[in-house]
Amino acid sequence: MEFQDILYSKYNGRARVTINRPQKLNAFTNHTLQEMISALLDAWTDKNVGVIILTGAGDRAFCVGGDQSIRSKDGYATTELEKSGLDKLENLPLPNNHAMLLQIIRNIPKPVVAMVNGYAIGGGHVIHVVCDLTVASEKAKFGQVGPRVGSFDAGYGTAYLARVVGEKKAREIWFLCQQYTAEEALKMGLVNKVVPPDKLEEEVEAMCDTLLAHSPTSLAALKTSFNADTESIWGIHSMAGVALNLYYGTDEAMEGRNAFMEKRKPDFSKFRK
Ligand code: S0N
Repeated sequence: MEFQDILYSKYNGRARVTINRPQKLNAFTNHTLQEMISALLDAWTDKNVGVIILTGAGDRAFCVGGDQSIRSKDGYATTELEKSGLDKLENLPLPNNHAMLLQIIRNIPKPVVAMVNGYAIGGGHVIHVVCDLTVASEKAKFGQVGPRVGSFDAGYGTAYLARVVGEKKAREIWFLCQQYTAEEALKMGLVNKVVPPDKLEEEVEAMCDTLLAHSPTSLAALKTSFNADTESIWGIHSMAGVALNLYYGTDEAMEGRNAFMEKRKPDFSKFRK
């Protein structure tokens, strides 16, 4: 399989998907999301794969969400990348491709481990939230920025996040748009383990060894049973996707996006109701 925005490899029972846009802090486009989906579907159907690792290239970011440089009132543009047969799906609005990715991470009956090396922000943060396990480098940073950049990712980003860290903390994460250190993330139950940056690979590999030594059917049944309890959140997520696509077309949402790109504070005051 040939990819442009991700690196994909399989070794010793693992499949590894690396978002490879370090120049954009691994922000994603529709094309990136579709490549991630293709790789995960390959891992799902490969009997030799028992565990999946998701990570970001470079040492600055895991993923910082949608690529703001291609966002307009029409939503996120389809990139100029050479089409690779995925073009029809790439024409979906970005939140739909992002939602599809989250659904696959949740439904693939194998553990998915997020290896967070730097920023996990916005839609990139939500990706790690839905992974089964997260191992973070000591210098990783976590947070949501939607209300600052004119966006939101409700459903898995909100209701499921609240299951993970509790209602108050989840509301704080979204409403205040602060960044949290890896240690803070560990304390609130947002990640499973924090290690020095040079031990991150080693720790994730050891975790994969443990997972691969366990019964795959038992793991699959456990994963799907955890999911069953939060399945209704998909309904909220898909409804919020419709609202988000409408919101992107507003002046209010564009003020957030434009302020970020112009490196200034947004002024949302005239949109208060
Ligand atoms: C990541 C942050 C915190 C890094 O801050 P820092 O270290 O101060 O660096 P910067 O100078 O700000 O950034 C370095 C360069 O990287 C570019 N850049 C950063 N983020 C993006 C991005 N998302 N898209 C494109 N470029 C990005 C900067 O512009 C800068 O470039 P240069 O060097 O050329 O000036 C900080 O950058 C930050 O807060 N970024 C904003 C991230 C963001 O807005 N993400 C989207 C957030 N969306 C949501 O929270 C909700 C919506 C959602 O989750 C969703 C749902 C479905 C589908 C998509 C999304 C989605 O994510 O939009």
